[in-house]
Amino acid sequence: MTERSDYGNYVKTGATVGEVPAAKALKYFEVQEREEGFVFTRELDKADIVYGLGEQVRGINKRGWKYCSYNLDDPSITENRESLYAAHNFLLVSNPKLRFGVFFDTGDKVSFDIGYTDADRLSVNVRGGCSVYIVDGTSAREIVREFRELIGQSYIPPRWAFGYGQSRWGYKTKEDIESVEKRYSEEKMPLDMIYMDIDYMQDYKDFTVNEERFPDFKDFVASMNEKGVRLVPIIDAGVKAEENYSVYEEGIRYGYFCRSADGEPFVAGVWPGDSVFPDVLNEKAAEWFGSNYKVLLDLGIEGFWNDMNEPALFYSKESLHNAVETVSRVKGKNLALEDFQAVSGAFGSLANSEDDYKKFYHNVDGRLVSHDKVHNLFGYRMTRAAAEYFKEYDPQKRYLLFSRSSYIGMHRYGGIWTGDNASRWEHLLLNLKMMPSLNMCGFLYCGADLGGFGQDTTEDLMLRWMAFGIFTPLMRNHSSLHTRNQELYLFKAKDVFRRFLGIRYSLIPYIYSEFVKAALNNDMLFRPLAFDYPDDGRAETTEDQIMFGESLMLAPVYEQNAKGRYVYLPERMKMIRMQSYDNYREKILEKGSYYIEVPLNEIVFFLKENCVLPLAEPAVKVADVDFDRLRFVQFIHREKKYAVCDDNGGTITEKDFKYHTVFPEEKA
Ligand code: MIG
Repeated sequence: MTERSDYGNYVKTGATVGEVPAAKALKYFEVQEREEGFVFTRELDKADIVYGLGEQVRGINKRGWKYCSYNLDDPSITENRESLYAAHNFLLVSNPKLRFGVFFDTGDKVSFDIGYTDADRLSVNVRGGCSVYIVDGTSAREIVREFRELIGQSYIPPRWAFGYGQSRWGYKTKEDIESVEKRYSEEKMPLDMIYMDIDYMQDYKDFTVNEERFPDFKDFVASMNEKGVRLVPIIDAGVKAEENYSVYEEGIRYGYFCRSADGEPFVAGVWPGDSVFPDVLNEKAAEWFGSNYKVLLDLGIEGFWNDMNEPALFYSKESLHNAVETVSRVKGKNLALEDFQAVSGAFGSLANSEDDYKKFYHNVDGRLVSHDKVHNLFGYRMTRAAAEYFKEYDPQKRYLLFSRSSYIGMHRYGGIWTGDNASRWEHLLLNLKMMPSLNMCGFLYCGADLGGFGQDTTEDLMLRWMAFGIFTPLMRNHSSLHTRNQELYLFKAKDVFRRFLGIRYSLIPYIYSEFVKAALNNDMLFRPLAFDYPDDGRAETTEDQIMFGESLMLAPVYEQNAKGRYVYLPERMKMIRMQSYDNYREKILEKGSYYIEVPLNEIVFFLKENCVLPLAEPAVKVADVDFDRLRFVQFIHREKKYAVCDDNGGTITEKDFKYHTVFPEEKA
């Protein structure tokens, strides 16, 4: 059961599908109207766990901190932060006596104080107006299903998107990319895509290709495709403001860029220098922006990642001018400490300033709306614009598409990567904790930059991260300019990496089938343990293990130099200790807590009782994974049916599932 209550005025977000009639009164919360907006408060029971918020810092249980939905590009992801790149305003409050979900729907800023100011109080501050949806249900999983039904079916990427992808900010030429492909193939390491970062563009101009560094791009795309590798280019939100650049000129001609108060296009600095921003909240402008992807689609491209779409602003013309003024005022002067601070602050505070977000406007159905009121929708609408164009371009085909910034609703159009993490052990753990929270909010096709984006990775971190990353739907190794290279063939342990990748490809029938089932049934692929074992107090507080699909529990190692880790088994399970597709050991363990040794060259996971796990024979391309020839790892006592999704692309129906019957092995 879902109920809706409306507060004040706000711009419709497009988060939900279908209609929920408005209820008379809001359940579970006290509401106060303030000048700025509305505050929703509720006492928290000592037993309450508060799940949700999708892409956010800290734990699976969000209690004990304050969070803010105001999409932000800030590459220092630490637990004292309040905003990341996304606004996923869904909470699930849960104790054994009462469980409900709540969704605060607005593109404006929302702050969540979840037992921070007062340990026993939840308070949600909404700037402007919103709709509040209350979702009731008997179990956490059912509440999520209800909520997901409200927001509509999750995006399903093409099957090849479940392969492994190599990325790095710093591949500058065709040769750079060719050599990555060559090394992977020489090493017989699986690889399905290579990502292209901003250097493929001409002067960072969207929908252009630098012809010197990437001559005959169409042929290049085709030759990579022949080798079984797809090129996946980045698209940035900011469009270079430059005469004779057709995207800029067209957008100006039609009036499709966001405007300042004076009616002129709003200009801010991003990668290409002075840039303008497509008004993706305007239907026509969004349609036009999406149609620009055609340039690359015509060249054979089948996947994209949308970046910088919070949107990130390095500076606005005006703020830069002011900063320069501040500095020039002290020129030649003896700087007192305050002056010095003013000068260094003048530049330090330029990026992504809220003042700038108030200085430009969208044209929403003929009404001018200040950007800060719909800030959280920008990445969503940019990505939706692309997806809707793809549908027009080829209605039969599924494209790969994911975005850095997002809002609930975008999950119907694309996936997300979780932004600029770093090569730090804590970010491996954060990757694990985010997955179920993202799934609650509809985002199934997700992943983090494996190995870490910023800073220098280490071989052991890469190994441990891969040991988890082989389970995430989006499996991409990405790193930043000026950090240690982390292509897997560079490491001494490359044989181990090859086997890990091999295990990923063997798991693809399972990962893909479970993914599609989760999408079609509004279910979660990754779940907190408590969702599967609601009466188990220990499971409730276990946050470094998660359930994965119908059959598995994951408990990766996330500490350096650890030889293993403690694992809690909420019921009897079969431990699988795997080095490769045909080299693994099984052991049945009773419910309880164990110290499990995990050498760096092994992947350890757990199979639930009465479950099976299909494994395909090793392959180095997703297209070569044979979904018919499956071997089943099993922990069953009577025969069990397992449904494998084996479709031909396009829309998936019940007919695309093949049922395999697995019989219990004879006991020796
Ligand atoms: O300001 O395109 O999160 O993945 O490599 C940095 C360069 C812009 C941020 C993305 C990152 C990407 C980088 N981008």
